[in-house]
Order: sequence, then structure tokens, then C-alpha cells
Amino acid sequence: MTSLFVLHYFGVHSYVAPIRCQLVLANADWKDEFYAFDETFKDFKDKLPFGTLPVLYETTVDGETLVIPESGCIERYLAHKFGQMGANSCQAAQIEMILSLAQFMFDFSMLSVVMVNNDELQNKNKKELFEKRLPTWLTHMDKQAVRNGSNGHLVGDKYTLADTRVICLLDTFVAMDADNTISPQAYPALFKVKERIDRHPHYAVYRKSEAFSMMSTREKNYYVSNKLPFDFDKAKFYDYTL
Ligand SMILES: N[C@@H](CCC(=O)N[C@@H](CS)C(=O)NCC(=O)O)C(=O)O
Repeated sequence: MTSLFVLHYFGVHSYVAPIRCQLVLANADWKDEFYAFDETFKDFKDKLPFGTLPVLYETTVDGETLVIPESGCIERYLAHKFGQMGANSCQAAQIEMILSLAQFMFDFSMLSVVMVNNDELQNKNKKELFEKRLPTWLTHMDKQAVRNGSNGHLVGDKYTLADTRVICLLDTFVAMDADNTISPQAYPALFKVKERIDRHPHYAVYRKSEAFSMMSTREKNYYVSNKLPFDFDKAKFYDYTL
């Protein structure tokens, strides 16, 4: 018997796509607990450790329950548990570098673009994201994948938190990329990492699930309500046959 993980979040990918990807790749015993993204959330908010979602609840084999808020903390906790934090301290440092940059990219897109409700500022920041920051980040991630031997991983020769974090973020940017500038041709080594994750037997099944497509639709509605194009289906570059 192993732990049971329950991931409390809204019915979208957003902050927790990499966490779900980690759980799936590790073949963990887990499920989602969905919250409604409306005024009823305030009834739950005060009961959450930091007042925000996601929160991970783990019931261990001994019957103890661990409660962990903060997406980055949940990712690292699971990565340590599942052996996704690198083979040694040098690999762990490389993973941390990649995570630190990914966090900046995620925060910039959320706080400076998606959640901005001033059209002029949103357009200015979106232009900066797609014309400057994103090509730079993608180029660095592609170079990292090449430095690692173009073996379908960003660090070492196994799935790590660097792979799951970067590829889930890449999917979000592909979905937002109205001009289709992000492609396997432009960033071949990085897309090899994506292909490896997308073709993983468990993840391939998960991506085809009803829950996954329900979350893609909700996520699209959220972006569209913030006046941004979004199509998660565009992130389907590979045939998920097993
Ligand atoms: N630093 C937190 C941020 C989480 C966060 O902002 N969650 C949002 C939903 S995506 C939330 O709970 N918002 C509700 C609120 O703040 O009342 C993390 O990474 O987990």
C-alpha cells in the first residue's frame, strides 16, 4: 500500500498541471477535489492553510494526513518522494535553476498579462511576452536540452521536475500563441522533452481523459474572459497512441 494524494484545486490546469503530470508519471494513487471558482470559494478559503489553492492532502499508509499548500512546495515535495529531483546535488541545482526561471515566466504571464484588466497594459505586456521574453526562455530551454544530450530530458536521463514543470508551462504558452511561433521546428530539443512526456503511456491516457478535456475547456473560458486567445488542443503535437 502507498499514500493516497488528494489535490484540491479548481477544475482547470493552470497552477497544478505540472503537479498532476508528476502524479501521473509516478503512477501514484491520487485524485482531484474540484472547487467552484465563484463566490462559494470564500466559504472554504478560511479553512485552507494559506487561504489559496492548490493544497495537497496526503494520507500515508500509517493513516497520518499531511496538508501542503503552495504549488512550488507541492511540486518539490512530490519530486523528492518520487525520485524526480535529480540523481545528485549537481543535477538538483540544474533543476532548481530551471524551476526558478520557469516561475518567473509563469508569474510574468499570469500577473502581467492574463490577470491585467487594462487593455493597453495587457497588450503591451503580451507583446513583450511573445516577442521578447518567451523566445529568450524557449531558446535557453532548447539549449539546455541540447547540453543534456538531446535525450528527451532537461537534466540527466530520467523524468525530473524540470521536465514536468517546463513542458506543462510550454503547453500553456502554445495554447496562448495565436501566431503559432512555438513549434518543434523552432525548438527541436525542447520538443523532444515534450514528446517524451506526451508519449508516456500513463500520461498519454490521462491527456485523453474526459477530466483533462473538461479542464482545457474551462481554462479556455477563463483566458477568453480575460480577452486572450487560448486553445489547449494546439498543444497536441504528437499522436498519443501507445
Ligand atoms: N503562491 C500560490 C498562489 C496560488 C493562487 O494564487 N491560487 C489562486 C487560484 S489559481 C487562489 O487560490 N485564489 C483565490 C484567492 O486568492 O482568494 C501557489 O503557488 O500555490
